[in-house]
Amino acid sequence: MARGCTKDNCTVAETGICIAENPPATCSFRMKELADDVPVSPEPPLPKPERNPSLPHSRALTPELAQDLMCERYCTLVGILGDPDAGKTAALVSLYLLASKAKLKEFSFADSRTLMAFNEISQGALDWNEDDPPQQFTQHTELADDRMPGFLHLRLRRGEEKIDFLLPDLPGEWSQSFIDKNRKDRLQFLSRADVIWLMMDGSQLREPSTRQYVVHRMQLLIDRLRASVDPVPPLVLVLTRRDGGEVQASFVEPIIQEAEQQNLKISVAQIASFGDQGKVDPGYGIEALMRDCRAIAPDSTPTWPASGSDIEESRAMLRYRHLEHRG
Ligand SMILES: Nc1nc2c(ncn2[C@@H]2O[C@H](COP(=O)(O)OP(=O)(O)OP(=O)(O)O)[C@@H](O)[C@H]2O)c(=O)[nH]1
Ligand SMILES: [Mg+2]
Repeated sequence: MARGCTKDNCTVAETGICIAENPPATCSFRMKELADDVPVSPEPPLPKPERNPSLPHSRALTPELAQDLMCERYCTLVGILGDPDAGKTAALVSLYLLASKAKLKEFSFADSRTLMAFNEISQGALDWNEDDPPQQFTQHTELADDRMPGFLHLRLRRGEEKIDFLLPDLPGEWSQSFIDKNRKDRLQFLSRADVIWLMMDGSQLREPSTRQYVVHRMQLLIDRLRASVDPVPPLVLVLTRRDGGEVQASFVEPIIQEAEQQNLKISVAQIASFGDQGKVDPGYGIEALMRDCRAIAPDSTPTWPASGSDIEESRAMLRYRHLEHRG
């Protein structure tokens, strides 16, 4: 007889399985033993509540959790690429600060499943002292698992509509190894993105000594996307550090031409995630970026989309799953 039960050969105390196939909490054989053997804490009358999903990668959503969310509701997935220091994380921090401080005009903050991750990357910007701004508002991005992306989630409300954005915060090295070594295994998700932001440090474009080099790198990145991602979603060339000055359109013209030659749709946006150089307000251009990256969603995502419909073909969950398997 096992401790915890009066019935011969019952191992309920070790295995939790009642030999008489009774629920352990109510089995009369066991209750008798428990009554003789106080104090023993009784089985909880209710099952444990489900825990929130854990966020193992710097508290961002894993691809699986992001996929679960996409199955629940329509999400706008943004691909974000660019060299180290381009300003990728800073743009996300700026968006989060604008949303959390109710500084967006058309949008308001509705929810986020990755608040801890947003807080983590925003810490430098939240702590800074106006008289002595830091050299770096954000840290270089490193992922706990360098093989898979982490996604930040932000739900914004615009009028009656709620829009869920999924935004990956990737290290710049991922874009470098994509350009230099064609390493694309970690960037599979780009095929199902609604839009890809190609982030460039605007100060390197303004500076004649670095301009040609960074333009050439961006052309290579566009070529890689054309060769590896099918279909390539609309591209937005996002020029950061607008607070240090404007980038002339002619400086990025070779990049636009490269994309157009490859039959890709591209537009240009200039943003200032922070405003420490004072020429424009912090957050300049971020709201327009969000407004433009919103794909036109169907009122409801059909479970089994009819073929031949552009919107459904580009956004249906089926496509998401299909690509997941293909990868
Ligand atoms: N003034 C100003 N500084 C910026 C802006 N964007 C980025 N920075 C500065 O540039 C630094 C690097 O920007 P990040 O956003 O961390 O760069 P990243 O592209 O995420 O770089 P990795 O994570 O290394 O790939 C930030 O800490 C800021 O100090 C901007 O719009 N204005
Ligand atoms: Mg970063």
